[in-house]
Parts: sequence; C-alpha cells; structure tokens
Amino acid sequence: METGTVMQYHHSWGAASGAARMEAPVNRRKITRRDALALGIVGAAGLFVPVRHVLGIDGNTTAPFQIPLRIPPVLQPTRVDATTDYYEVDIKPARVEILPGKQTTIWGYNGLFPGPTLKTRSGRNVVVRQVNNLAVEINVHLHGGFVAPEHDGGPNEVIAPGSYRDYVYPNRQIASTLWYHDHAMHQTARNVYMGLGGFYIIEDDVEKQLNLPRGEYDVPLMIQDRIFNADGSFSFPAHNHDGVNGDTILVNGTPQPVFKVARRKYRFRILNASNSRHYELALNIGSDWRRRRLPFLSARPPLIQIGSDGGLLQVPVARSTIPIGVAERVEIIVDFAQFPFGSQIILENKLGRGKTAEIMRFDVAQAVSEDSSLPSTLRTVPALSGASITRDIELSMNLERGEWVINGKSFDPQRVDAQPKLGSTEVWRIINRSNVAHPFHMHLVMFQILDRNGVRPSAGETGWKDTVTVGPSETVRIIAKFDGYTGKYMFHCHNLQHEDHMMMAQFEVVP
Ligand SMILES: [Cu+2]
Repeated sequence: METGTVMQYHHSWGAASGAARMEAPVNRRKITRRDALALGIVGAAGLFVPVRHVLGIDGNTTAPFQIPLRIPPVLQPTRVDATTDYYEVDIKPARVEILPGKQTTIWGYNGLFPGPTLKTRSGRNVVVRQVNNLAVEINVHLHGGFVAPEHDGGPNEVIAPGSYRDYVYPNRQIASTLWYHDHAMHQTARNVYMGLGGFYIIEDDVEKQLNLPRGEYDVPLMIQDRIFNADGSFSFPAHNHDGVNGDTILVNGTPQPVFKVARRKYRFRILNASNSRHYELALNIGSDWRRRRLPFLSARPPLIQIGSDGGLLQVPVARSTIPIGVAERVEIIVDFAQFPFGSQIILENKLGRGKTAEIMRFDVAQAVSEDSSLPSTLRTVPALSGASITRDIELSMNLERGEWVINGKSFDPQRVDAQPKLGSTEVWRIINRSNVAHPFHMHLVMFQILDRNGVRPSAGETGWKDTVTVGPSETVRIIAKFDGYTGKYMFHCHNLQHEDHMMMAQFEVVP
C-alpha cells in the first residue's frame, strides 16, 4: 500500500512543502465524528486521515499490464441533415467489469465508462440530447468548447432526473481534443468520479492534410485514478474537499492496461480526467535486462508532443517528460518503428509511487506498413497581443470558512467577477497564494500562456490552452480574446473537489 498518496498532488508542481499538509484538515470542519467513523476516515488520535491509510483496503489486486486497453466507441448520430448531426445520450447507472471478475457500479453516458467519443468536423453543428436517467441532478459541460452561454452547462443549469436537455455545439473552432463531463453544483467531483466523462474530438481540413496517424492509429487515452473497495465498487471520499488521489490508474476505464501496437507511428490524445491527480508522463523501455539487451536504445525515448488543449502546436516538440494537470490534454506521436519487435514500452508517471508510477504499457507486436508522417510544421498558432486590461486572479484558501476561494471570494452564482468587452483581449495574472497546485480553467476562450513567474513557458505550453496548472506560490500570466458570444461563463479550479468547494467564479462578456 502506498502512503501519503492522497496528499501527493500537493507536491506535484515543485515546492514540496510540509506546510501543504497542514492546510488539509481545515476543510473538513463540517464532518461530525460520527460521519467520519462511518466513512472510516478518523484515525485513533481523532485526526482526519485518508480512508485508505486506516483500513488498508485496496480492492484492486490486478497485476499491471494484463488487461488489453479498451477504446471508447465512437457515438453514431441518430439523425443527420445538411448542417447538423443529432445525437442522443442516455445517462444512466450501469454495472461494468473494470477489475477482472468484479462488478463496479458506474454512472455513464449510455452506461459506458468512459462515455462514447463524439467525433465531429469544424463548422458542423452538433446537437446532443442528454437524457438524465440517474436519480440525481446532473448537467453536461463541453470542456474547451466555444459555445453559447445557455449551452455551456453552468453549475446551476441542471437536468432533473427523468428529463433531458439539448446542448447545441457549433464547433466553430479548430481541430482539437475536447471532452465533455458533468459540471453540477457541488457534485461535480462525485459525478465525474462515478464515470461522467467522455472525449469530444473536432477534426478539420488543415489537420487532415498533415497526414498524421489516423483511424486505429489515432488513439484517445483518458487517464484517471480511482480507489476501489474490496467488492469492486468505487470508494469516493465525499467529505474531502482537498481532492482524491486514487491508488489505481485507469486508462479508458482499464486498470494499467497493455496495448499491442504495430511498428509504426501512433497519435495519442492524452486527457487527464482525474479529479485531483497531476501526472508527469515519460516513456521507459521496460526492464533492466531489456535495456541491457538493447544498449543502443535510450532507456527513456523522448515524447514528441504535437498538441495541447486547443489543437496542434506550431511545431512538434521533443520532451523527456510532459506534465499534465487535471483536465489538460496533450497529444503525442510515438513512432514504435524505433523499437524492435517484442519491446515493452511503459508510459510512466514520474509523480507517482508504487502502482501510480506506471500508467500503461505498449507491446510492440505486429508488422504493418507506415502510411502516416510527422511534418516539421504543424499549423500556425498566431500569438495573441494587444491586451486592454490586466486582471489579477488570486487562488487561495479561506481558513475561516474552510473553502477554496478566488480573489478571497467563494462562488456565488449571483456575482460576476470580471466583465471583459466583446472582442477585447485581456491578460489575466493567475496568482497562486496556496501551497498546492491549482489547474485553472476558463470556459469559452482558448488562451495562451505568456509566462510562469516571469519566465516564458516551455515550447510544449506555447499552444492553445483552456486549463493551466499554476504551481504552489506560482504566478502564471495568460492572454485571451473574448469573442463570439456575450454572456456569463465560469472560470475555476479544475481540481473537482476545489471547484465544488468553492473555487469558482464567473466572467461576463459584455457588448
Ligand atoms: Cu484548486
């Protein structure tokens, strides 16, 4: 069993600090001792400690790299006309086999975990009827979507049990890997943990002309962590407002899967759909004996990053590791032709320990001819400039209320915190005044990162972004253009427990 896992994300972005751990208990002031006993999170000394550390339960006894990677099915439209594809999704509970021989109750789009992938083309309208067949209120937000405010899935615009809502997505944005997930007030963390997340992929002609790997060689990888009870059910620490770090890593709902690959290029669209856990991705060529047998190979081949949250980077970037915070996406190309048959390449998490240090394994298995390429230039990413205003956004914890706050304030749906003018460009300084990392997310816009603590971001962070990890005591400046729609949109921390308790605010684009 790992120890200290639940607090691990505190240390994910540099500045490891004992002080970070001190922040945790204040969040739990509302739990009674009886609640805590029921949840098994109160230790002998009466201190609140994570459930796993008391009971030592880990319902997942699966050895790594035994279960083949599952790929979420692509959802088919129910109706298509000249401009629009219509979909219908049934949101419902289901019993699925995640751990071998055990059943897990999930909440899933069409009863699937993860949800089915929606694939569309830039400029084509998509209407998704989301039918709520759960017993609780939920809603759906298209993360990274450029959509009208009434279709953005604000936290109080929920779908009651037994009813539905039609979400309209115009897809007037470039090819990118987005995702859809629940965003219901105070319950997002639980709802996403139960399974409410899926890929939403936009394609366009610019990208198509590049001849990147496609079809079965274009693979979405949704990385999540979960805690399993002995009976296979999810364990969700509902009263922990700091976050949850599970000890089982899932990719597309499969625990530490193995993926048989051909000796050719693959495109991987990697999404961190975890509630709270940050990762740092790296490739590693298997075991020591293999490294000895293949001394001509680097044990740690670089990752070739081609994309970020909002689409392709200008040029491919070779990185030895890639950090990926909650809700962020990175797209990479891995050319397995560089490895001999039989190679076993592990996708590692450099921030993990024990089971959480290894995400999945690629087994180089089949011969196949290469039909894709990796061009040296991907697409133009014009640099935003000409900001009319700089706003300061401070992320901290209100110790009195035990709530995560933005500019000292807890979320209030009646309050608007910023009113950018339609068509204007603004610089936002995101200032982290706490000792934990916060994945800061803005709805509506794709922004660019100007600098971190005054230093230009690494090349992999120079593309379009909708979420940026702001490390402990770090200040990140971002620039965004507010265009297309007037109305209210959310900005918030995407650690889902922070978001639920109450690190969320609104901006309103005004004429
Ligand atoms: Cu946060």
